[in-house]
Amino acid sequence: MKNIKPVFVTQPSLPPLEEYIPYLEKIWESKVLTNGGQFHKELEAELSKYLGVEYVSLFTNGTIALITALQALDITGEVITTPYSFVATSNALLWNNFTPVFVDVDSETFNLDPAKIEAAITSNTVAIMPVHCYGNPCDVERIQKIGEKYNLRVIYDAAHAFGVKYKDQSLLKYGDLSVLSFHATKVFNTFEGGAIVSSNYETKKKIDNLKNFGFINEVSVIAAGINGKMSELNSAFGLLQLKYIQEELEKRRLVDKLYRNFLSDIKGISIPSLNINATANYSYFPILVEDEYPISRDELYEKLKSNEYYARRYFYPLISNFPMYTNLKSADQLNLPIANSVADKVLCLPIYSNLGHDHIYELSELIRAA
Ligand code: T4K
Repeated sequence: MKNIKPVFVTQPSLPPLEEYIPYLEKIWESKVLTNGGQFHKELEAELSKYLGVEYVSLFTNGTIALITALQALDITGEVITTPYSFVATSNALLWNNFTPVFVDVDSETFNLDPAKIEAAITSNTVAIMPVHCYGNPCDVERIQKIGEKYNLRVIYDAAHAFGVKYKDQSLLKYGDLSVLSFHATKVFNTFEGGAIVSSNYETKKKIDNLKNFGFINEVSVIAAGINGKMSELNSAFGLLQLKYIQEELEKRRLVDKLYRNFLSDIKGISIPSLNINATANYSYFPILVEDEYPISRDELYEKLKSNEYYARRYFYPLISNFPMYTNLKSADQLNLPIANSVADKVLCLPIYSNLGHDHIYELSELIRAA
């Protein structure tokens, strides 16, 4: 492990370059670069197997996958969602002309609070779009019950939740659809990429048509589809990445464990616990800088930065506080006290498989010595 600085919040894992070359040679030979080629087919099959889900539709990135997943529902109206996420979550709703309705999060999981979801349902509500924030499972059982009770569709933004199992099953099995991101900053990356996980063949077909301009065959277009196809370069890279995913997760687990050991007794720093019913993927390492800590969250952020540790304030500002969302009634800070409070305290520390243990120690000592 190399102790090189600066240290960013994440660093993509890359397989040995020479192992990618044979894939490139095949692409050069076949001249099939995109449009559902052999590597695309193989990656969809391998991912369904690895993740333990029925169907995977690959996409060019997670945002286009989210937009397409919402489009596949053929509904309009209000969608209940979380303000505590990356802005792509709500932007995908606006791209489909849905009205986002922000609901507050739970103080332990930072995910949508089911009781508050139920209170926010109106006759215009058509769906719920929760996020498994940091890969931590939402309260999927209660959300499922709410969805059934009010006849709402449930689409999970599972951008952070690659490979997470809940009660021994893939977390991605919950809801009507789950959407993954394979961006460079994610646990499993294909440079850029994403996927929609669905549970029946008809839905997968519909999604696959939508990501291919809406074509159902060579001569017929049935929807205003988009170009969301993953290329053969990215698909081949994904196949190679999958070979290393267990190693990746194991190294991340160790980083998480070391942080917990070093930071757990620091007054004013709290570390959210992992869900005991789930297997984590250690995609992020959030801490909360509480009032008892000697300096503010932003002062700590700057202090780490001046020591070349680039922690990030994911997710500050809240989506609901971005100027383009503040006009929504549900964006009112009084409606979202917990999300606002967590966004003001959170700091995501660097976590990635090759993060040097000396760095973890030094960074922890900087936090201790505030
Ligand atoms: N839903 C949720 C809940 C999401 O979190 C995201 C994406 C999406 C949907 C949408 O999925 P995609 O359309 O992106 O597939 C990053 C990512 O760009 C974004 O994918 C991610 N969430 C978000 C949480 O974080 P930034 O602006 O913070 O990234 P950036 O470029 O500052 O990268 C962070 C650090 O990572 C850099 O300081 C250095 C390192 N890095 C980054 C890149 C891109 C590298 O070492 N190599 C790289 O290639 O948004």
